[in-house]
Amino acid sequence: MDIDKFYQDQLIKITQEAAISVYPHLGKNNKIAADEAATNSMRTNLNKMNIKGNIVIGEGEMDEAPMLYIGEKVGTKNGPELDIAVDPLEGTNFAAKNLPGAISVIAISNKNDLFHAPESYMEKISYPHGIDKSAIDLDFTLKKNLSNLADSKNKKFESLRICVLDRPRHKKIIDEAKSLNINVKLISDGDVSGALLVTEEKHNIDLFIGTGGGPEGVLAASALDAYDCGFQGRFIFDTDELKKRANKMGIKDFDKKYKLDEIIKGDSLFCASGITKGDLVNGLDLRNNKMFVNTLITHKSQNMKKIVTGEIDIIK
Ligand code: VTB
Repeated sequence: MDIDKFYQDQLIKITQEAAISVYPHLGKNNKIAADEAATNSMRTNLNKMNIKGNIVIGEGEMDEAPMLYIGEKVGTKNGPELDIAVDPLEGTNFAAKNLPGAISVIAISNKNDLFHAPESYMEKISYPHGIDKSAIDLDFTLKKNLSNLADSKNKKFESLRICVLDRPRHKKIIDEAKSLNINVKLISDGDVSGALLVTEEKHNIDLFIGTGGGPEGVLAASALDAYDCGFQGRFIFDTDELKKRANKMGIKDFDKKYKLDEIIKGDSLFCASGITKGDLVNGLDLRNNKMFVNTLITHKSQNMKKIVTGEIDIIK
């Protein structure tokens, strides 16, 4: 069953307002306060929706997050059962330092269509539309993935560009890219945006690869699905506690590589509003008591992928 178009406007409003709530915190060096503002705003607005919402990706586990924790029920309970994934403030460091790349993100699906997993790391790889899904794999070498990509896209191997989170754990990937003479875009945080740089030619990224947050992986997968791009993810359940939690959620094979259609099973809607200017969307822009907010919205069944600009009156 497709998700009603009606929810598009509601979701845009939710991420717009969460983004605006972060505005007073920009550059104040307090990422906790910034995150709290966004989470509060998102939760308040989700609770106004006529849905039976279940947070499947949230701010953490129930015992560690006071709001929008995994398993929290949101909405008025009058309406359809939906799964909800949120990252009210993706890029808390960016917001705290007023640096580019902070966004507010949400994705929804019908019940049981978004992957349920405990908060853990995930190895992930995303790549553009039109590439044979068996050509790219987390277990291939970077060289093999890139030569398959070059063949599929009819591009020169040396002209390919990859995006990687700048972390010591990615030394091997970065070194291999260097030895292959491949250009790397290193990002300091924000791998929802990073993974989505493969969606459009204008970003000039052919492959996103590396280990980041699992929740961010599931969120990005929703938009990647609407763009018909490729994605593979493997959760890292490397402690007994994580294994126990994963098991409780029905995960039996801890090393499984998930395909996009196993992470996002049916229709989904994704929204990301810009807080500070980034690669995907512009940042908040306050002019004459009006806040202009840029939002990327995708809706798989509607084949929708567009950026809208909201104009919201700010009462002084
Ligand atoms: C990523 C990124 C986030 O954390 O998931 C990353 O999307 C995970 O890696 O924006 P580290 O724990 O090494 O930071 C962020 O950078 C911050 O939540």
